[in-house]
Amino acid sequence: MIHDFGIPAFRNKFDVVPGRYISTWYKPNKVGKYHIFCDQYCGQGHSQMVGSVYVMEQPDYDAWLDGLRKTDGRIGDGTPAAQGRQLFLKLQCITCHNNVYDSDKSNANSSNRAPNLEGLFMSKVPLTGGGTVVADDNYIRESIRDPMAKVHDGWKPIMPPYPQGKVSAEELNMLVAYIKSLQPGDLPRRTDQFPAPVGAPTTPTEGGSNK
Ligand code: HEC
Ligand SMILES: [Cu+2]
Repeated sequence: MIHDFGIPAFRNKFDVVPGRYISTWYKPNKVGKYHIFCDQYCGQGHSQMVGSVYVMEQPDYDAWLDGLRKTDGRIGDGTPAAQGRQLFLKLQCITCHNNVYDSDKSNANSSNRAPNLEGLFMSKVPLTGGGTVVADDNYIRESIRDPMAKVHDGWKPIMPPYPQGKVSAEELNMLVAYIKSLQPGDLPRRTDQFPAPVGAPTTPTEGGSNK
């Protein structure tokens, strides 16, 4: 099945092939809202494969971006990367991929289980058995779906695979967006709590108290 990413006003389209991740860029010269269409008749859902691209003046864009930021400077819940962060904690990726190892010396043996993923995107990764690979979208995806396919040299192949049943295609997109966003110091500590679901009570309930 082939789709096609097209923005008629920008006079351009790209084939969208499952399993291939590429980027495109534009230098727009006119503020406005433009249609995105699937430009390849692809089946039943074809007419729903639409979207919009907004071209804004820099100050408007900055204001929009600021609106997404929370008080701690992080981009808020709506973005794929922010949702990926929640998943990363929920799926316990953090038990192996963590930033700061327990300062508690009794736990020293459990440290350094997995590579730190900060700054991974587009870096060169040496592989067990020789050779290197550029950590692009395809590599990050494959590393999650099928960690044995390419093993980062020097690490034990202990990562479990995350097939469809555990991580849906959409969740995989979020995890990849999160990993791509990671800069040095961004990974939460292993002991960080994963965020409570939206709408959950902010104070603990009284269960368990005998008073
Ligand atoms: C049991 C420990 C463990 C868990 C849990 C785990 N990983 Fe890993 N992961 C590893 C190890 C070890 C490697 C390096 C060896 C390899 O390439 O398989 C790795 C490699 C990776 C890589 C490639 C990084 C590189 O430097 O090449 C990515 C991306 C990744 N993991 C993402 C995840 C995500 C996302 C999750 C949760 C859904 C997760 N991992 C859960 C241990 C783990
Ligand atoms: Cu389509």
